[in-house]
Amino acid sequence: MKKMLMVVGILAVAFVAHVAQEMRYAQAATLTVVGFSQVGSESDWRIANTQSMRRAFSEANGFKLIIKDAQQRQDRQVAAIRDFIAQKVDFIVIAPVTEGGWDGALNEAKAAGIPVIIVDRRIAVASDDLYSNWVGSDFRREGDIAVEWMEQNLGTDKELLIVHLQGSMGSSAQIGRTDALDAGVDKNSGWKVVARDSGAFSQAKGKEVMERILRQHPRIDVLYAENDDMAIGAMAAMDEAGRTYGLNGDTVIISFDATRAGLTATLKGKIHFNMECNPLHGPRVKEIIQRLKNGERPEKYIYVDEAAFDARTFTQAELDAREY
Ligand code: GZL
Repeated sequence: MKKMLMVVGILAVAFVAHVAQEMRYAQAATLTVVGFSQVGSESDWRIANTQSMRRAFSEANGFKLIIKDAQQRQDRQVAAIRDFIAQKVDFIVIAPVTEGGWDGALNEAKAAGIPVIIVDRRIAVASDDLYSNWVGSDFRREGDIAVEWMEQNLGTDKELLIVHLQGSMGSSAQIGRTDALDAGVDKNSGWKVVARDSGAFSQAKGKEVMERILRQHPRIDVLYAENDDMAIGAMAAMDEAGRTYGLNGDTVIISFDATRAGLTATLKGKIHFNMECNPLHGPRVKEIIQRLKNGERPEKYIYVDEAAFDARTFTQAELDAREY
């Protein structure tokens, strides 16, 4: 009798395990598979962007998300796209490291019938039909707002010696923010860019570049850093060199992204002006994919909302209220 009960128990457990497995298979079969080619993890902005995508494309929301980190190399992004095609994902999302070089991989995705959505930076391709939608920022507008703040608060009729830390060269974030500063320098004859170099949007490289510039330039009126990570690296270099910055220092710091670290420095009066670059693309991309699945055609270009922050008015309460 005992043996009989044991056999029945074992069979019952096996049956339950089998049903659970079948349910998992059935659920997996209904998940929408999204392949996401991410630039890398070079900055706090990028990490917030990845987290936003992970939250949006969770299994609870009906998705299986495959993320591939390209470590800022386009060849690795192209390989990731080809891998997604081989895996027959339902959608491909790309955060492109640079603007050029996407036609081949996107033509292959098109031939495979897989819709492609671009997030964050822009791409330059022979035909915009190679991607269905784009979600991101207007980088030139970000730079224009920063330059307008400089004109209003630093003056247009005086000499300004400007150091310019650029982001990853060829990225639309770098192109837009650089073009805005160039336009400001062309417009205001007293403004001079005395040093310009790329810190690749990273804190380490920003510090390294600023260390060299500090040795060559005893006077720096403005540091125009194209993201917070480079601004924070540059501040570390200025601290080590005994140079002052911020509300009560010799150098005014202009930065972009408005990450938590960047806004903390703004709250402390170290970064004077910070232009937000919103990384929270996950919910917007999820909505686009859900509408595409419903046969709708969402607006092709969707710009995220972005604000500007001035150290003289920014508050702890505002910082506490922010999502990232
Ligand atoms: C901007 C984004 C940039 C951020 C940097 O949308 O592409 O890349 O400004 C990030 O912090 O590395």
